[in-house]
Amino acid sequence: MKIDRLELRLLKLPLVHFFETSFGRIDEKHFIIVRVDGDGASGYGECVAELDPYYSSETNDTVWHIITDFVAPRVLGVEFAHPRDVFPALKAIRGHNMAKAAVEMAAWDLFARQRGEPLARVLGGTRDRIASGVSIGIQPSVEMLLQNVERELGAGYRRIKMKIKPGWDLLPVEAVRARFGAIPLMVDANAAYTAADADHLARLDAFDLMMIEQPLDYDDVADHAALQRRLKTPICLDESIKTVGIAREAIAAGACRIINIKPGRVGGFAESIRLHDLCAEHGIPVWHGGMLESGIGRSANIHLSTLPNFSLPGDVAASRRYFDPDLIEPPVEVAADGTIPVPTAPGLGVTIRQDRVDDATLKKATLEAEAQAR
Ligand code: OSB
Ligand code: MG
Repeated sequence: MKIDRLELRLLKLPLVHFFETSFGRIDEKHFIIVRVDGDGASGYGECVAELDPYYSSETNDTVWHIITDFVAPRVLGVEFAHPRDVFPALKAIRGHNMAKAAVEMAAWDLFARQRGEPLARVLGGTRDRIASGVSIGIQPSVEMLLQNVERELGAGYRRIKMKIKPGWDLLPVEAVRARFGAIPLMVDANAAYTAADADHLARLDAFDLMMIEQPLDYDDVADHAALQRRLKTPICLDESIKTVGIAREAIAAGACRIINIKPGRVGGFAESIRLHDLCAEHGIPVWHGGMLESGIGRSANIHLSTLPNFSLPGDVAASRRYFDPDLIEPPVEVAADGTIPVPTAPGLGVTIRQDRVDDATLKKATLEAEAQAR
């Protein structure tokens, strides 16, 4: 497989509803789409970096810079036997996993399309439907939270995750339990607490949550290990798991019992598969995280979620919760039983609406193999 051309686009798409986490509220999504061309085919990758360095240190601007100046020269015109060789070829570049992942995942899509196989099969997936859950942002009121939970349960979703932060935690969780009983429920703090909040967080144990996601700081493994010793509720790490190596340390330290996999956070599909396998070896269940992706990234997430150790419902939900219309046709939909079918056509297996991509494009650049010769 050889990539002759790489197209970068920065897109802006309005969200159907604002999304609020412990680090703020967004009304529209700004994100980068990568297209790689080779041998008459194209592959797509959606970057999960955002406008601001709040979820991670990367932003759309750093991604644009790193792909243009450092990733593209290492992949354009290079013969790769397999897309799993792309991430190692970027080893000289420290960090910037979201930038690397966008290109690496586009390369996997290209490879799968060239072979005429769905991405799930090329990744080693074993199921044809995935279990879907939802992530509900911080709401203006408990009543609105309850309405949201009711709607999502009605749509069939297999688990509810609610965002929490100091001042929006025990009370809304208690209200959801009181109204809906023993539903599969979890919380995500997006690193909003500190080790000094351990006693407060331990009060969540009363609510039989499936897990508490990333309660403490984004690069803190040791404090999560101490907190996990204190809590009955399993800790799931998200932000902290920036590499497979950190995951190994976190598991060894007992910092989590569950891990959320987002390919953008760890550098792409190949690293996600390594992380998935590491977790399986240690009896750590995983689930697929979400970053409010458009249909392009969402489809990629569906394919990766078909690997066997994705044994918990993830944050991969229907398009209509995020974008209407989405960039793909048909949009991602959830069946009444809370599952999403895996596309069976080659690669991502979905049709990208170029007209909608064009309408959403704020800027565009094309990088070619010869121009990149060094
Ligand atoms: O922490 O999982 C997170 C969205 C943006 C950044 C971080 C997170 C999220 C979500 C939304 O929880 C998941 C989704 O519905 O895509
Ligand atoms: Mg999270």
